[in-house]
Amino acid sequence: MIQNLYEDEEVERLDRDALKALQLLRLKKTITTALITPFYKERLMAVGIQSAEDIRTLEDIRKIPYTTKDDLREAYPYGLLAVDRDEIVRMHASSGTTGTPTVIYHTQKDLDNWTNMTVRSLKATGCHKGDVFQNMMTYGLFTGGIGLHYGAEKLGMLVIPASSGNTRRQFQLMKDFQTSTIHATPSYMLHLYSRMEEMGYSLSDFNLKRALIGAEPHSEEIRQKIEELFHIDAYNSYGLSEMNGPSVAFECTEKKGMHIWEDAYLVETIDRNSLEPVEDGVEGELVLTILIRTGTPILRYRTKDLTTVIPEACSCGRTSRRITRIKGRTDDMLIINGVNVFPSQIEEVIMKMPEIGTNYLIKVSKKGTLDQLTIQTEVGGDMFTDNAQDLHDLRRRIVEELQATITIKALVELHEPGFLPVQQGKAIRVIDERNVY
Ligand code: ADP
Ligand code: K
Ligand code: ZN
Repeated sequence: MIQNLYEDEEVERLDRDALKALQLLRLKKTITTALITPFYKERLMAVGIQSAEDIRTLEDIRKIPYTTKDDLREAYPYGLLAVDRDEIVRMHASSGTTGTPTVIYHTQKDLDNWTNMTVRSLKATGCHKGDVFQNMMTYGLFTGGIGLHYGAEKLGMLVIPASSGNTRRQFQLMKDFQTSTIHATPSYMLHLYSRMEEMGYSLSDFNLKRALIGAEPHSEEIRQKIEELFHIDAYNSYGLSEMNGPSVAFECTEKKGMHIWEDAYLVETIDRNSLEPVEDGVEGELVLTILIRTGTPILRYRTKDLTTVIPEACSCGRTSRRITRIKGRTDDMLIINGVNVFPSQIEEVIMKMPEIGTNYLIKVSKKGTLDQLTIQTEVGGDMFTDNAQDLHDLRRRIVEELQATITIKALVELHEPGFLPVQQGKAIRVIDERNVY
């Protein structure tokens, strides 16, 4: 039997002109939907777009202002909702630059469309019915875990919704159910390997074929290292919750860049300074418009991710263009073990503690293969105490408060006033020692 490599061969191999015609059709629909939301109604009217009729070509999208994470926060909670509330069957949220998260709503049809994209993505990496899929991404408000779950089921894989962490149990599941496919962050893959022997396992206990790695930046070397350590294929997976989540762009078995599914996403890259569009082949910030969602339409979203659109066609036959692995961010967002964190969120927590002075330092480093977040603070002058119990309580409160806001367990250091260098001019508050890009 010849294995059908494509989920939807007709769409995946559409010639460029037909693909663009499909995009224009879906863009017009998306504009109609966007005009229902209070947020876009105002935005679009302001630039003279009153109906989908005002968009005649794909280039007309350039009349529309970019949408940013801050816009989504301002529209919280319902400013970007385009359907009746009882049409919404799921929501996801991700971190905003400060306390207010950004929230995305999905109708059942939206979820079905997303599932189809994930089936397509999984198939592109060679996944098929009969594979055992152990999903080690976090299930919850984040899209990392649940994002591939339904597609994997629809494809007919046996899905193990293991979620993240609990390395010992991960090994047990991998062995007992002969997992063939892992979905995890690249750093967690390396972490797994580093614990394998001491936990009493060896590669021969497992049946691993491939890993789908994403949610955080990593180099080609890291991919190859994962492949060599586990004797598997590792595929890069890119997504963001504002654009649904995983399966915005996925590598195919050629492993030469990630196909960005252009029937679902309108792709632009822009110069990070002038914000003008750049040509394919030139690095820029990725700007995306989602064409397959009605619950929360988002037009020209600035992902703040730096990448390059690869102009050449892929030898696999799929006509959707590819992007290179993410090269960096144009903002100060940190990605710590796959979780997005803004320094401003950390600052907000620290500044709420009256015992803590105004000077602080955020350090991100590697602890083994995983990321470690360390916050150095100074206990404020008058409040300075060397009572060990008080300090212990204070540290615990900060750790707990941080965990509640950014979901990460940080190491918090309390120091005497004057411990940290006095910041002059533009303060440097973040030291990232990881070198991940
Ligand atoms: P996810 O759960 O898919 O990571 P989030 O919305 O939490 O979704 O985070 C999205 C951000 O994570 C992206 O904007 C990007 O900065 C980063 N990211 C996701 N996948 C990758 C990847 N494969 N390579 C590099 N960065 C990635
Ligand atoms: K992420
Ligand atoms: Zn390809």
